[in-house]
Amino acid sequence: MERTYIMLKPDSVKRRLVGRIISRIEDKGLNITAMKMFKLDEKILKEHYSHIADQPFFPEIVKFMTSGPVIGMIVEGPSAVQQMRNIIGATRCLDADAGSIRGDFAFTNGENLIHGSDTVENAEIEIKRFFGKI
Ligand code: DAT
Ligand code: MG
Repeated sequence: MERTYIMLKPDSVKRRLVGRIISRIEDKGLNITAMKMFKLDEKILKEHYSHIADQPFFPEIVKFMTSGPVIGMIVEGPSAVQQMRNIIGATRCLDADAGSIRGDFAFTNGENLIHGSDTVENAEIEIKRFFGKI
């Protein structure tokens, strides 16, 4: 069964949207098979976001992503990676369709509530990064 790494960002927790976001994942028919709340540090963010670590907005991302706890999850189901990307919505808040999590709840490009792996290969790398062998 395909699995993906999902992470509810600090704004999801601060805005008390965790329950509603998790409901959307469950409503879709996907299974949450692991979940934990923890805090990120700059070192792991430089790994996780290595593709944007040289962008001018990266320090803001670090500040935001370390501003409070996140909730990491493993989500499983057929085509879990793409199914989750679809319900999350586009990265840019103005491009995220209404009905998607970001389209309905996010109003900036940085604070966009939720991370979902972009490929099956990256999903396995991210699951290992945040959950170890599981
Ligand atoms: P995604 O989270 O949709 O996979 P990404 O991997 O390209 O997007 O970027 C990771 C995060 O970095 C993204 O969720 C929010 C932030 N980000 C990306 N582009 C940004 C931008 N132009 N301005 C501010 N934050 C940005
Ligand atoms: Mg990404």
